[in-house]
Amino acid sequence: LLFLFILCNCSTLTVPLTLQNSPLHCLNFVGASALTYKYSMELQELMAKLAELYERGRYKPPDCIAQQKVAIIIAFRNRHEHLKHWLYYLHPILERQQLDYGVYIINQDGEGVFNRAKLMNVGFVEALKEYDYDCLVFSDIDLVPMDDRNLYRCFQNPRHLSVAIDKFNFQLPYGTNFGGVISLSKSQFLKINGFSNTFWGWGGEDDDIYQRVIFHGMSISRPDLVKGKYKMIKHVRDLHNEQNPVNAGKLRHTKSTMNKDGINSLKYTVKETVKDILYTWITVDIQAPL
Ligand code: UD2
Ligand code: MN
Repeated sequence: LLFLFILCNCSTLTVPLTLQNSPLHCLNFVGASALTYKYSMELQELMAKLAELYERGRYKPPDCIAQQKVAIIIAFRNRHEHLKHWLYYLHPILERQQLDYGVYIINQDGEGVFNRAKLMNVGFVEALKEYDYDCLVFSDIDLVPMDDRNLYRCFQNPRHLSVAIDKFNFQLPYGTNFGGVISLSKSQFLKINGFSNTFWGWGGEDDDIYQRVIFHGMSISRPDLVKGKYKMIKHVRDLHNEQNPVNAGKLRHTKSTMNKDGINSLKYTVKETVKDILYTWITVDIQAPL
């Protein structure tokens, strides 16, 4: 067994399904990639290929048992082109990472003010109703990793994955940045009571969850700036997600409000759930102000 593990670099991520299972399904990273995506899309083709392995929005490696069960949660409204782009790139990468995973698109119903953080909380609750996930990856729809060694899984501490985005010249924009793509284990997420539900509009919710992590005695883990490279699909600020000037001031109160504002105070109504092959689509009413 040890010998097999040495031969195959999937040992830290998976265990072989059976000892007779030979050859082991090894990780097959390609490392940095140029991302030569064509907007005309080969998505239909890709979907047909992937459909053999995916079932109702979920995938598992066929020959190994993944160590972690990962739910990838994306707050969404009206970014259908970005969704296609994300699916096209991410599924093959996640498959190469041999994850047991499901993708949840949490679509905000109606035209009220957008609330990314509250949608993420909904994703957490809904995903866990479906499967016994032990790791959550929260992602923007417009962020595509350029290096498949950037693992979509959980670590000893909450992790910031999108550390080197092209938009920010492949640098961290500031030291405490925790926006974009992050991962937390189920217990890390519950410890901090999830995201705040009260950040309406653009900005601040990522800094709020950063503070929740720090105030609960944890720190942030990160990949290096090579493995952590990302492309952000170019976009303008969406309608009904204007920068909210109230949000910055709220960050002074994170410590006193975090244990009562979050997963334990979350209220919403699911309007529709659709099981696509490559993702689960959940439309939700989060009582957004107009
Ligand atoms: C930054 C952060 C993001 C979040 C946001 C402030 C990074 C890399 N990203 O992104 O994590 O903290 O600031 O809220 O630091 N969305 C929709 N439809 C909408 C509006 C938003 O789907 O109408 C979703 C979508 O997944 C999008 C995400 O919300 O990627 C963040 O919104 P953004 O892309 O407009 O914000 P951005 O790029 O400034
Ligand atoms: Mn963006």
